[in-house]
Amino acid sequence: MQAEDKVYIAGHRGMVGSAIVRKLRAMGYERLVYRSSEELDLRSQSAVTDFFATERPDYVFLAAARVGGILANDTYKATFLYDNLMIESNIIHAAHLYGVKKLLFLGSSCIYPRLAPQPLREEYLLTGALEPTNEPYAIAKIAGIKLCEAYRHQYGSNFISVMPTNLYGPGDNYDLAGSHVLPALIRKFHEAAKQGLPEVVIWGTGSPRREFLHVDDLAEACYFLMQTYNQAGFLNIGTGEDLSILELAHLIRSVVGYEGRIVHDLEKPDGTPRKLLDVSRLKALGWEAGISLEAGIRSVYEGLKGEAWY
Ligand code: GFB
Repeated sequence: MQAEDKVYIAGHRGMVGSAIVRKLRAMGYERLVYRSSEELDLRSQSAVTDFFATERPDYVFLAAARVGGILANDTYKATFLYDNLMIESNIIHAAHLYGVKKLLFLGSSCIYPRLAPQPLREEYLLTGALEPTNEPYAIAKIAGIKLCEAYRHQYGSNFISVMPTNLYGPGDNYDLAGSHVLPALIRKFHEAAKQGLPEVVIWGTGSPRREFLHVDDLAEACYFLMQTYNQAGFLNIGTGEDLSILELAHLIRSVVGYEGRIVHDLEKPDGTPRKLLDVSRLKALGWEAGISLEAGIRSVYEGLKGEAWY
C-alpha cells in the first residue's frame, strides 16, 4: 500500500475508523474514501455493490461494526448479529467482485471461548463455548474471519483479519447504557467528583480481568500489518498485560482525582472472567504497543474537556 493508493475506510466515524484515518493522513495518504451511515447503509448489498462499482478502492480497512459494552451486547442480540453479518458480508464480497488488492477485517477478542486458557492464542478459536453475553457479536466476528479465510482459499484474495483486545481512545462512546467499561468509569468518576457524590457504582464483582489497548496503537498495528502481512491466519493485537476491573476503577479514580468509595452493582453481569491476548505472533513480526494504560487514560481524560457532560 502506498500514499497514491485509494483506500476505503469503512466505519470512519467510529473510534477505530477515525484512528485509522488519522494514521493514514499522517503517512501522507490523500485518496481516502469514506461514507457516513446516512450516506451508505452497509447492511444493504445493492448499496455497497454500487459504492464499490463507483469508487473502486485499491485497499479496504473494514472497521465498520455495530459495537457496544456488555449490556448493549446482551440486550440487542439480534441487532448485533444481523448488522455485523450484513456489513462484513457485503463489504468482503464487494471487495472480491471489484478486485480490491488487500482488505483488513477487524474482529474482537470475544471470538475466543469463554473459558479458554490464558493468554489467548490464535489457535484457541472454535475450541469451546462462547461467553453468552456477547455470543451474537462473537459469532458475527468469527464469520468475518472465516469469510476472509474462505475468499483467500477459493479466490486467492489477500484478505486478512486482526483481533484487537478491548479498545479505548478519542471518539469513544460515553453513553452509560451502551458503552464499554473504561469510558463508563471515566464518566462516572468525573461526574461523581464534580457533584461531590460519596460513591461510584461499578457493575459486577470487579474481579473480571481485561486488557486495554489505545486505539492509536491499534491503528498503527493495522497500518503495519497492511504493509507487511499477507498470509492466511488472523493475528491478535493487544498489549499482553491485563488488570482487574476493580484495579482499573482505582486507576481511573486516581487519574480523575475522586476520593469517594467504590461500590458494586451485583445485578449487572461480569461477563468473561478473563480476556488477555497472547501477542507473541505480532511481536515476532516486529510490532509492540507503545502507549501505557495510565498515559492513555490521562490523555483521553484530558481530551474530554469539550464534552457536554464534562
Ligand atoms: O467493557 P465491557 O462492557 O465489556 O465490560 P466486555 C467489562 C467489565 O467491566 C464487565 C464491568 O465485567 C462489566 O460488568 N463494568 C463495571 C462495567 N462497571 C461497568 C460500567 O459502568 N459499564 C460497563 N460497560 N462495564 C464486551 C463485549 O465485553 O467487550 C463485546 O460485550 C466486545 O462483545 C467488547 O468484545 C470489547 O469486555 O465484558
